[in-house]
Amino acid sequence: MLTVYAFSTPNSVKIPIALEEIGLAYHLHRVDIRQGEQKSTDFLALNPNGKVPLLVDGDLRIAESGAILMHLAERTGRLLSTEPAKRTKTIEWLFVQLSGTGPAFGQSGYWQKLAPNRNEPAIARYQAEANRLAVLIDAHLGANEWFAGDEMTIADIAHFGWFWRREFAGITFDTRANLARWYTAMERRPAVQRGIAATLSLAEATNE
Ligand SMILES: N[C@@H](CCC(=O)N[C@@H](CS)C(=O)NCC(=O)O)C(=O)O
Repeated sequence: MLTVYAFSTPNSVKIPIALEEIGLAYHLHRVDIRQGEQKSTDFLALNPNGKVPLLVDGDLRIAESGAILMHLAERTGRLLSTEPAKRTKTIEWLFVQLSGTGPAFGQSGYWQKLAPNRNEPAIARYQAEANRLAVLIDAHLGANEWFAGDEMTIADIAHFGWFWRREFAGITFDTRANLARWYTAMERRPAVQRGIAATLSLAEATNE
């Protein structure tokens, strides 16, 4: 049995979605980051980086949502093409999400909504970067059905997490029809709906 340590967050939701798409059974273990549980001694023993998500697969503990997505894809032969060009494009867009969209959206949301003091240069910097990436992605999805071409892959699942939480980052689909089209296609998938429902339940549930 796979165990996913997660909370109701944009990086966490990627993993239940991928597992539901693949059809692997898993147990979700709640780590309430509102209570600081990601920095508890027990959790740090599993992931010294103190962040969710974390996947435990037998003796293997894997942190970082991108590494987890790649592990699941390679373990099952799903959601990542073995055809070299498609595989490379998938990894390229996966890295855009991990190093670009994720940090920019997270910082944009933090400075707009959570920071104790209003810092206009920080807000402007991260909002501009989040918007720039949304424009880039909208154009990309105007020419491609999915991030890596004609198949839904782990690059789509990675991006879904933060577009699912786009309001926090101050991003809209108002003038971004291609992004809206892609998001709706993702959201309509039954496996994506099951992954979202499982993730949202973490905000209410308690561990048994
Ligand atoms: N690069 C990491 C980011 C993980 C991350 O920032 N997780 C957030 C929740 S989405 C978290 O654990 N925040 C609590 C903290 O940083 O203390 C990934 O993609 O998994």
